[in-house]
Amino acid sequence: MKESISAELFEKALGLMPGGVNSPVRACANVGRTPRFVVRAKGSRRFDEDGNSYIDYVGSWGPAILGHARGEVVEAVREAALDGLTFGAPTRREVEMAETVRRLVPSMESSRMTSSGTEAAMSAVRVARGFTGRDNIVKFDGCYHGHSDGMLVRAGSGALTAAEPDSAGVPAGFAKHTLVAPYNDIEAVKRLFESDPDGIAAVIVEPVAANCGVVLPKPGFLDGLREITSRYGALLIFDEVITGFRLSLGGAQGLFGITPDLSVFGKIVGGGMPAAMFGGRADIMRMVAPAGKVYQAGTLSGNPLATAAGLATLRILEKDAGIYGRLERKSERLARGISENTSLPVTRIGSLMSVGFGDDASFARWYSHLLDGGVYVAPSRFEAMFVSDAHTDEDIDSTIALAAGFSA
Ligand code: KE4
Repeated sequence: MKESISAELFEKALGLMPGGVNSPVRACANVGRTPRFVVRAKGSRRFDEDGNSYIDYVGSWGPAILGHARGEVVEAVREAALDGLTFGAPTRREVEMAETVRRLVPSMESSRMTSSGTEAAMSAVRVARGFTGRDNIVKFDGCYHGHSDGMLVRAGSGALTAAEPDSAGVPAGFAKHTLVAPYNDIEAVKRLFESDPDGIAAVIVEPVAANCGVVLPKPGFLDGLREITSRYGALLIFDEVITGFRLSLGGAQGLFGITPDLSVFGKIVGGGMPAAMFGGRADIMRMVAPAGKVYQAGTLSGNPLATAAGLATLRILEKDAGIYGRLERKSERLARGISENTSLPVTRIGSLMSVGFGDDASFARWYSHLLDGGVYVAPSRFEAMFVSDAHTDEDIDSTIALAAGFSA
């Protein structure tokens, strides 16, 4: 595959942007390949500057559940754009968006839009602190909730001590209010609450972890978090930026039948445009300015083009009852095909999956094998694969055939 134009652009980009990219994982540092610069994407495929085309299982990290450039979504954005790009004033679409999300996810009694998942998660944590008057937050090793300071932490040296910064520029004073437990370890969470019964404002969790490969919640883990947080007067926050509207129309909480106090949505809720959302119990959200004392704001929050894309996407997902069945069937076939033909471990739930690798070097070989064969997966073993409604049976078959040629 030719990549000279991508290489030339990347060379230029390196002199203009940190690592040549606007988000680190795109730099393909972990896999030692030149990032392929995309010119367009349509359906299940993306096309790069050198004329190569790929079956795409990244889907922009989750938003493209309908496939890229789905007609109705593009049309909705085009029409909205003709009426103006941004107003910084209330619009009908934002009311429709809040109504639609509450209909699909009943725990979202009251919501606020933001422009990114990071902002939404950061704001949900602030609301939890404001509502409870407590400072500490519990998160889980391997879960990612965006790059706000308090979330860029790793487990402290002692199991029950406060976290340490996991990025330069994060003061220890910010990290110390975040406690970190191993994912799926409900006993560790119990110990954290026993050692800090009145100090924990909330537990924030990806109901299915999808930033350390895909890791499914063990039976009783999420129920246990629900029970423990209620018992100690802390809030349960589901970060559904990836799982929201992906695992079911009601997200992971709809699939698992667990009601968090607050939730965070992103990706699909914006239909591919910059939009995310946090929300939940009305009594908690009444804390958010201007109704309450927890300040939160955003120039482009609820942007007309982003809400148009998000609404168009959610409407299609709500109207087309068969979509989740199609996603399940195709994804099951893909996961089974890869594991049967490579003996690699595949973890899957719905159209979210990951192929397990213990080290970067073996993953890099897998990545290159697929890339050079015309299949695009995330350039990191910690990221997930996403199947869309646009992936065809032929896409799945050729991906399995290509995977079968991989020797670990
Ligand atoms: P954004 O700020 O990137 O919109 O959302 C942050 C976020 C929050 N919560 C979860 C569970 C997430 O997965 C994310 C962002 N996901 C990553 C990929 N795993 C985005 C890709 C990137 O950082 O470039």
